[in-house]
Amino acid sequence: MNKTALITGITGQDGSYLAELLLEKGYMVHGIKRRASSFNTQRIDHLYQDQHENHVNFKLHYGDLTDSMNIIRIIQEVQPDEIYNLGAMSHVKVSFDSPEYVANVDGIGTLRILEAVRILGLEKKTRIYQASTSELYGGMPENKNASGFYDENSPLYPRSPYGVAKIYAYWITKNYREAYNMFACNGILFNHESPRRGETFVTRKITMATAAIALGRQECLYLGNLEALRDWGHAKDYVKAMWLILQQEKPEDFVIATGVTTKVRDFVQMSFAHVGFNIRWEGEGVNEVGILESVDEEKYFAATGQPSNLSTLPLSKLLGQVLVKVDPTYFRPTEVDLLLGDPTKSKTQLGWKPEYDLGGLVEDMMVSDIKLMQKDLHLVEGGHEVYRQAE
Ligand code: NDP
Ligand code: GDR
Repeated sequence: MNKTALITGITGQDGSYLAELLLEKGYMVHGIKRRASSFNTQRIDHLYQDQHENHVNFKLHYGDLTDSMNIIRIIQEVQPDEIYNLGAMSHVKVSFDSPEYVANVDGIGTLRILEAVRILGLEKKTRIYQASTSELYGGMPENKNASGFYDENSPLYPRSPYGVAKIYAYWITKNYREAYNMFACNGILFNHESPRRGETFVTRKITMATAAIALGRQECLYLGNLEALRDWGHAKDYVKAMWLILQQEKPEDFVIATGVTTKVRDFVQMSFAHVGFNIRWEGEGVNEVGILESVDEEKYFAATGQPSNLSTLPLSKLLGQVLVKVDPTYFRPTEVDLLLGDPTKSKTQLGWKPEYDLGGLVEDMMVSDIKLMQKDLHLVEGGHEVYRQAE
């Protein structure tokens, strides 16, 4: 018998990759999507199946993590072998604007899943994966291990309403595991990105803007803290770890990370380098700017297919221009300065092996965003205004 999985947050970055992975493995995949006034299923539209066909193995249900009755009803109907609880308001900065909502969805939402499984008597059948996060560590320097990493035993000190809500979810998952012997696990995932990353997270904002600037669709990229350090991996690799965590004999928590940390400023540099742009940094703090110092014309042509002569548009307009500026609007009331995870346990115990390094991740995102921006340019030529800068 094939297994049945239920994914909350299936319309998000991770949900879409996880759904693909589970379908490949022969699962019947159910997902919970929110009702919205416009389409919110772009990331999973390619998986859609007409429910009137035979052998349907992908089904969506309307629902919301704030609605206990809805969660109980869906779990009762689906009788899942595995639940992946990925649904969340996942933007750290936005969580300062909507702290109560975030507590309800990201914190109590997890309790609703766990308690629904218990109410329905599915504790022995249903395994639960909780999307925990490196935000739990808060980047506190004194809490790193002797080698300078955060691992499964590092103390937790969240620095945002998002982190605080997720710490409740982390502990309630552990508690239900211990109290009711449930197979419930936390995957403590460090930042992971992809071409499907939400447009307002820093990596995607950077790759989209780089593509737009290189093609003459945007003048300047405005960012907040360029000094922040993040351990960035590829979402495709990280959903494989989620699955592996639920295939273990015993329920346990795992850190998933690359073990390499990089500054936001260096991610900017790498993205621009993909289109042959060399950025020079000037000034400090809020006055820091990134200026286009030189262009590798061959690289520019290879990446964009655009005329690569410095005397032709859009290159002629860009050389010597300020392409990156700091905007304090994007600073956070409390910041997580540095994240660096130790993946030893997941590599040895799960046998997890990521395929992408940071260079491969940047490449994948840039290739995809250049294509996206080129499509956008065609639409503009046809009289449609499409690209909107991410905030
Ligand atoms: P996304 O923001 O891309 O996706 C979040 C998903 O949650 C979307 O499907 C969204 O639906 C859904 N959602 C939001 N609010 C609710 C709600 N009230 N009820 C039901 N569903 C809701 O996040 P990611 O895919 O990047 O992350 C997946 C999970 O992993 C999240 O829990 C996140 O906090 C966590 N995480 C992510 C990391 C990362 O670097 N990406 C790192 C560590 C943890 P809609 O599409 O309608 O908005
Ligand atoms: P993060 O991701 O907060 O780590 O949470 P994000 O990409 O939003 O920020 C990373 C770092 O970049 C700095 N930064 C900016 N961030 C954004 N979004 N926009 C900017 O303009 C900007 N400029 C600088 C931020 O200050 C921060 O230091 C992500 C989410 O996916 C969470 O759900 C997840 O739990 C954690 O990763 C691990």
